[in-house]
Amino acid sequence: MSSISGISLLRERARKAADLVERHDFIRVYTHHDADGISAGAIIAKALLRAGKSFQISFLKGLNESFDYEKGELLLFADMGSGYADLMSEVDTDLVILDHHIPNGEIQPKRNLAHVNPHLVGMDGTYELSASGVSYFFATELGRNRDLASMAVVGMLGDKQKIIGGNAEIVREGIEAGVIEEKKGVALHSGKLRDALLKSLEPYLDFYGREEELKEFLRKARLDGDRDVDNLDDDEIRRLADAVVLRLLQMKTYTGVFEQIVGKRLILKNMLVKNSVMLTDVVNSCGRAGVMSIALSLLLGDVDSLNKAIKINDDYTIQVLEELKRRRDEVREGFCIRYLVMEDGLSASPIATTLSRYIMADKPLIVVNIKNEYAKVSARTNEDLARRVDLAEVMKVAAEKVGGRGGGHRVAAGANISAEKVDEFLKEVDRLCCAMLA
Ligand SMILES: [Mn+2]
Repeated sequence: MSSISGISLLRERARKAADLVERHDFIRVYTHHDADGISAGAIIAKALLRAGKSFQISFLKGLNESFDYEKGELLLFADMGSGYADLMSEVDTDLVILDHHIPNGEIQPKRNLAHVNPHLVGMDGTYELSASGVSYFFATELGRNRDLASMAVVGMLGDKQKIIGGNAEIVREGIEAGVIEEKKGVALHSGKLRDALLKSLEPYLDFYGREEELKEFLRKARLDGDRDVDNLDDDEIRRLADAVVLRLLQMKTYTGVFEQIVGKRLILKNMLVKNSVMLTDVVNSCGRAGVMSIALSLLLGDVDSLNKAIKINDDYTIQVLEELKRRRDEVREGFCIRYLVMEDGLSASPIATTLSRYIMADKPLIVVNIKNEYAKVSARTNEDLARRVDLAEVMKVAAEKVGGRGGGHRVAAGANISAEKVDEFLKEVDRLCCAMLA
């Protein structure tokens, strides 16, 4: 199915969701605590405010956490719900789901249901539409909300998606509405070039703790580290892009990330942080630090939250850089995977994402974080390997085998298992990955 007809089918479902919202005065919203979920929450909040609706937004890590609602009100889930058909079928009130995770089975609704998900209309929810993108289409059905396209960009980037299909349509509408601008550049934060390169996690350039290499990098590329990233001229941008690509090639980074790092950059003209890469990281860090409301306020234009959010991002970035430096040597080799088992680590997912994309791109990477009797697992690979390996399936099957629960996307999935089952789980994951790669 072409993405054009996919988008119009998605709009029809979004229309149904908007119709349901119009029939209620109060909407209870649950969204995910990551960048995509938070920006979905911001889009929904703005759209509901403009529609004159009362609402309450809460953040969940997932649907294994409990949620509540009162009969008669409208319950809305963003960035979650599709993968829990059983749980959604039990909901005894009107229900809207704005999600992009792979649906697992048919929801048998007790009341009215609007289920908006790219996978249900032949679109790809892994690369071409995120939950904030779905929320954007919902918002544009509810009212004149095209200016919210810039918020949807945060979700696309946060979920490492591509500007294709539904996402490309949103960016196009955002440019048309005057809230997004495309510029040439390298995906780095605003500020001094030296700092931006040193602390960058996406792209991860491995300069942290290697300041001499960074000096040499700048010297060879004939770049001044004191220059502001946002003010580089075309010539400087070209030299920077060449040098970054060379560095990544030497690091054996998965080459598929290059197009996301070098080339087009999106400027979000109606956001407090206009650099889309930086805004995404800031929102993501707030989510990781558990202060989702600061990120939500930032997206909604609250100036007071700006400095707080930047500080949280700075602290978080240093923590991740330190953790990467420390954990890198603890990664072990399986047959077809690499794995890292941490006890009380910072968080499995940023470590897994960075290592699997930039340093250890040739095998799926499984990072396990053990806290008390529970183990949280993050599995990551790149799109190339994901053509053969489906980590969502691997996590689901291996987790269920040891009495846990798992799922997600082909390239990025996760599981929750008990700590004592970690060895057995990893063996099964390795076996499944070998079978898929064979
Ligand atoms: Mn998402």
